[in-house]
Order: sequence, then structure tokens, then C-alpha cells
Amino acid sequence: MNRFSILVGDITRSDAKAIVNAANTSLLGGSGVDGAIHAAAGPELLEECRTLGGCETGRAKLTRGYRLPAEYVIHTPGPIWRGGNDGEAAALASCYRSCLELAEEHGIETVDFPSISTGVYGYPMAQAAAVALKAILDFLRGHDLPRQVRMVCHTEQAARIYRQTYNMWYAGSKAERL
Ligand code: AR6
Repeated sequence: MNRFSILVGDITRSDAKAIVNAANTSLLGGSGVDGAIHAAAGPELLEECRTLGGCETGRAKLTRGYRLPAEYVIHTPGPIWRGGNDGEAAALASCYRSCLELAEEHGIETVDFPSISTGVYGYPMAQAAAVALKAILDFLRGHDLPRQVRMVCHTEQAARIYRQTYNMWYAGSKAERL
């Protein structure tokens, strides 16, 4: 089985041990994938989130998954796109790394990510894909856990951009595919 893959789907239906939520710093829910995760998990998720005291952009916090198939949710507030010169790429990379570190700390073997910041927060998809893929693949090369990571794109168009970015990257490098 590949350690990393890109697929199209609804992350609330994911069978990974942990799914990532593209949250905001309040961790108290919102629209987009955040709204879908809270709706599917049930009100207990919001109750637990209320105890967490929010989360800084680029960091991550873990909760249980309640009525979701996933056992855990890793909440991470992505950066709001402000044109690209406001530290957005570093903050976005930090989101992916923080989620993976948290998964490793908790012995979580399988993690599914949505495309953080590319909805309400306006991060251009191709640029976000380059940052996300580099952060995930760099982390996996240096760590045994998580054993498997998937990018769950909400649309075929988003998945195409992620796959193109992934293929371009390997075409220009000697690195072995994960
Ligand atoms: N499964 C997988 N991906 C999804 C799903 C889903 N069910 N639903 C949406 N996406 P967004 P952000 C994709 O807006 O940009 C919230 O209000 C979507 O197509 O959910 O990080 C939070 O509370 C897009 O590519 O998150 C924050 O306030 C990606 O998920 C703010 O939005 C992210 O879109 C965060 O904005």
C-alpha cells in the first residue's frame, strides 16, 4: 500500500483513524469542511472543542471523533490568504506538520487531510497543493508514523491539481515515490 495518496471524497466519511479539520482559531465550528465535520460528529464534538481554549494558526489540537467513523479529529486553523507575502506558506506548512506530529505522538497510523485554507480562507489551490505535498512528504520521510496519509479532495478538479503538482515534483527530482 502506498504511504501517501490523493483521492476525491467527503472526509466526514473517511475510515482513517484521524481526520483533519480545517478549523478557525476559535475551534468552535464554521462552514465548509468544519461545518460538515461538526454536523456529522454531533454536538459532543463542539462540547469538547469548547474546553480547548482555541488554537493558534499553524498549530493543531486533537479531539475524539464521536459519531464520525474516524476515532479522532485533529483541528488546525489554516492561514487566511492575504496575497502570499504575509507568511501564508510557512503557516500552512506548519498546519500539516503540527497535525502529523500530533498523530505520531498519539500513535495514530492513518490520517486523512482536507485541502486546508483553500475554501473560505482563499488560498490558491495550486500553491496550497505545493506547500501541502512538500510538508507531508518531508515529514513521512523522517518518521515511521503515521503509516498512511491521504489527501481527500472535495472535487475532481482539486484532486487533479494535487496530482499534477505531485507528478511534476517527482519528474524533477530523484526522490523515490512514497
Ligand atoms: N470533505 C473534504 N473536503 C471538503 C469538504 C468535505 N466534506 N467540504 C469542503 N471541503 P474550507 P478553509 C474542501 O472553506 O479554507 C470554516 O468556516 C473545500 O472544497 O472548509 O481552511 C472554518 O471554521 C476546500 O478545498 O476551509 C474557518 O473559519 C477545503 O475543504 C474557515 O472556514 C477547505 O475549505 C476555514 O477555511
